[in-house]
Amino acid sequence: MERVFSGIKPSGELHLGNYLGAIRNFVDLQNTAECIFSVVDLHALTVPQEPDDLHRRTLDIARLYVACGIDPAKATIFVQSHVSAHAELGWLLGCFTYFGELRRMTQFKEKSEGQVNVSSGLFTYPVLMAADILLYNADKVPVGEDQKQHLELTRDIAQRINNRFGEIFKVPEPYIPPKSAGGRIMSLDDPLRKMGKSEDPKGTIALLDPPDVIAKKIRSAVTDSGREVYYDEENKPAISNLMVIYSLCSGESLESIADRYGSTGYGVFKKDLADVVISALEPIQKRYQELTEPGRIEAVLEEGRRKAAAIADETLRTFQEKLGIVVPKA
Ligand code: AQP
Repeated sequence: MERVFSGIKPSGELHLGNYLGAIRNFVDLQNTAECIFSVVDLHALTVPQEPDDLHRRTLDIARLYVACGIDPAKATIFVQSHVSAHAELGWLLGCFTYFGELRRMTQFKEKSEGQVNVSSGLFTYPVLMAADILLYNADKVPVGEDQKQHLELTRDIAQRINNRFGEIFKVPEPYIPPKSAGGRIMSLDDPLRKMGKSEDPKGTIALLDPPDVIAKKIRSAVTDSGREVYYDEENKPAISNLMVIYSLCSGESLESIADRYGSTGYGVFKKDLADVVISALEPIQKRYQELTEPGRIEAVLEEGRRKAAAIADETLRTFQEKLGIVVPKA
């Protein structure tokens, strides 16, 4: 059975981009592969976080994994910092990663631009991400398009180490949906920027936004010139993005949406889109509420930690021995 690893960082509220670009695929994959999904809290610390927010969001992401349909009986769900091998392998891989490689990372350039104090953690975060994946010898990594470059780096690091020390790490394959299938959901107030946790909340639909907030955000979403609804990423980026959201939340094809709303104008389309998104999120929000019962998600995470650590510790030990590190007896 193939093994799948992916993670989401608790740096903000989970949004529709995270769901449509990543979590939805996690749910599908759990039926055909051995899946390991992490709340990658150490990644969130690459930019300043309020401790209370970080704590709450870490547990919330785990709850939302389950609420979105990840079944803890099928998939392993755990918090990254609960398995210390991530930080340890991160350090070791950093010794095999070149400064120039990290300097080329687009996400680093975007997130550090205009900042006075940029942490070295933000710079080396792709190395920790490589450690997350390589520890589990994952075959496949389902992510949104924005993570493509980081996955390529992971593959380069794994190949470099395997060339020197023999086959230690599995070289993972990315699993990235095309843009029209949710690989890159764009912001509602700027269709040229991706929807993101750290973007303006006006452009982002959080998975836990109440229905009236969702309706208001969709009503205020920017549109393109003209009034026809059809899919054209280049000339109609805003409407195309809204159509992708409609299609993925309802299961209806882009063609059928264009047929129905082609000439109704943007107002009718947006009103129906709000209903579709609210209906898609309603069961998730309901299940999330059930999972706020004290101790419930903590038990899932403890079981996940145990299963994840068993795999991760073994991979780390194998690599340490290959490197010549004196590994203490267990
Ligand atoms: N807009 C998006 N469309 C499709 N997929 C997306 N993902 C994120 N945004 C979109 C995918 O969600 C997974 C989790 O992302 P992450 O939290 O690890 O990192 P990120 O991509 O940097 O997340 P955000 O939400 O954009 O947060 P900020 O604004 O803090 O950077 C990944 O698979 C990602 O591809």
